[in-house]
Amino acid sequence: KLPFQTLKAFSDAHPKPSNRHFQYGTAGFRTLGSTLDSVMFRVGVLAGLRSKRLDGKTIGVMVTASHNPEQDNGVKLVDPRGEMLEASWEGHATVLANAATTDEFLTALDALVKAVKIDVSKPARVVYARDTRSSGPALVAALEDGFKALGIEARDAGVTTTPILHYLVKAINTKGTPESYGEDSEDGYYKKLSGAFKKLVAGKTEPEPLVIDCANGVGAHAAAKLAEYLGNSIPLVLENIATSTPGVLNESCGADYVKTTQRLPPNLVDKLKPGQRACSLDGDADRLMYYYLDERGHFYMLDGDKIAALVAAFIVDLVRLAGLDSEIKVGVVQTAYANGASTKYLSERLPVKCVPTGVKHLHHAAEHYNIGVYFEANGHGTVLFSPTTQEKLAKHEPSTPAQSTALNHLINLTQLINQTVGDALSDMLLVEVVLTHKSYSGVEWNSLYADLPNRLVKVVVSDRNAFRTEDAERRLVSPHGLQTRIDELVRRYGGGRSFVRPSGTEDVVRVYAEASVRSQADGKDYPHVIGTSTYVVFVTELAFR
Ligand code: G16
Repeated sequence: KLPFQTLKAFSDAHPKPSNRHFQYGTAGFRTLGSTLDSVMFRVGVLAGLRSKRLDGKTIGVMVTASHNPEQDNGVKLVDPRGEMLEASWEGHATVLANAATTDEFLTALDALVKAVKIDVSKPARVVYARDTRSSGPALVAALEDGFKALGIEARDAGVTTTPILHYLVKAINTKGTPESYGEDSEDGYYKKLSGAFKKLVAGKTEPEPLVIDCANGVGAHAAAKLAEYLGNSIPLVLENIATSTPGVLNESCGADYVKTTQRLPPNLVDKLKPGQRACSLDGDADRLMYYYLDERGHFYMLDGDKIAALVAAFIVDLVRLAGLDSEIKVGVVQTAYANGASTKYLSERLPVKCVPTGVKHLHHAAEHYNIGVYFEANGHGTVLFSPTTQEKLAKHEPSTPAQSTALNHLINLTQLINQTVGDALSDMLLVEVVLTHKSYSGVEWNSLYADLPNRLVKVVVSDRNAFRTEDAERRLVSPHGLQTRIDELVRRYGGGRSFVRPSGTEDVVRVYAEASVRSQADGKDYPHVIGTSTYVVFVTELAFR
């Protein structure tokens, strides 16, 4: 039986605010940090139940609001293989978070235990971490109360990045098994990545220094430690590392700022030399955005789509050079946000699938390929090597020295890439490997294909749930009639494409539009919006007046 007395005592100390509804969305619970105390406590308890349900395997809990504003915070659960929480449990999380009183919470817990047949006598283990937000310590204390209330064996991973927490979960659960993912410590992570990187660039010319915008977030700590392990294999220049200055996290910097404004973080303007490679992480270091300036100071962005194109082509080449192209098929997964030009470039070369937004969707689709490359345009992504592919790589006997070299590169890539989830630092090293091998600067990389001009706009509406989509979020089913109007608009623009979808992390609707030529008729209210988008926003607003 559940320890109801203890649970009750703890729960009473973490009452749910009466005027709030919480939802476990695309990235867990995410909202104003000051409202999340009860949610944290309850998620702590839920993590323990999930672990008991899975025979005491270690579950991860990450306290972060990633790229969102500093006053926001959030929490997400990580399943034993380092992946996002299984979808059916998202609903359980939402139910528990919204129980109005302690009694209702206990009743909901009891119902969950019965419904999913949890043996409460099983052990429960979790590992947890937080980003650098100032609301973090208090929220972690509430989470720890959840652990105490259920008697969970909990390991504090401190202040670290989301991808490192995912790494730890997998490393802990595979420790001592043939599938061991690495040493179950942060140092183990740095050692694994830097070791593989050094092997992959051995004998190549040392690259020019890479500038990293750390978004004034936890990525600054991790990048600094990683730099120590990398030594002089790649010189890193860290910028935006003020993790203890209030108000600067993700502010005019970071991967999301760069992607949505399509601009350089203002404080890097005088720091980048023409042609110098630079990249931005987001607030929990799971997204990556590359860019450079040309001689005239013009900004070029290399986003998740460009990373996918670069990496997929490189891996396809290596598979062929290793003599494995008939046995190992590479595929790519994108979302509707992928630039049309990237989809065209990639689908001319390999299979490409489109799925709804959210890493969990991309991750699952990528698992269906022997090697699945997945990236969201926002820079969130990774590469998955299926277990059979990893076995093939380990057993394959190359017949020429060239095959042997390519095979070793592929094996080292399986170590360099954090296969549990999108990881900005691991992806950054992956990009650097490819650029080094190909002797590419940003210019050659950027010229793989030319992005179609595009805009992404947020629209605040009275009820975002009224927007329902189909066809991997590319078409609206409701509100009635809106899709037809969008279709009419899109037809007016050469190469036009547009879609509207409700955000899973913010209370807004997102409008995306792209066309072959940037319109001259940029709307006044939306100075960075091309014509199609302006009109879609207009239509969207009209639908809600
Ligand atoms: C999260 C998800 C991403 C998603 C993003 C935006 O990112 O992990 O997969 O692309 O939210 O989602 P939406 O458009 O639904 O708000 P992060 O970096 O904030 O965890």
